[in-house]
Amino acid sequence: RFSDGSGTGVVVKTRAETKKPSMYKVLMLNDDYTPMEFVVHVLERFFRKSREEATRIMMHIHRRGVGLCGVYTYEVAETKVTQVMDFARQQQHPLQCTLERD
Ligand code: NFA
Repeated sequence: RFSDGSGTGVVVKTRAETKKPSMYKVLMLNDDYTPMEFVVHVLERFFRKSREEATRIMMHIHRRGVGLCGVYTYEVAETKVTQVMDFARQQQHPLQCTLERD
């Protein structure tokens, strides 16, 4: 629109048209076989958690059955789920990770 007041017909945007992306939770599920140390390693490596935070999250999952690893845009969340599932399968652990709309 002609919002610069010049009358020259120069089109000036008065605000950026932005939309916040939907966010997705990456959840990890407990199982009876995956070693605790492996879960801590996964949380450090793929979710950039400190050893202390990774241990807290792992123990939460162990006791409660499911826990939050992080909240990301869809593409990042989906990539993390795939990376974790591939890594766990390579090591022959049944660890499961899922994505849920926040
Ligand atoms: N429950 C697993 C065990 O006792 C540990 C675990 C924690 C697995 C969190 C998966 C997720 N070895």
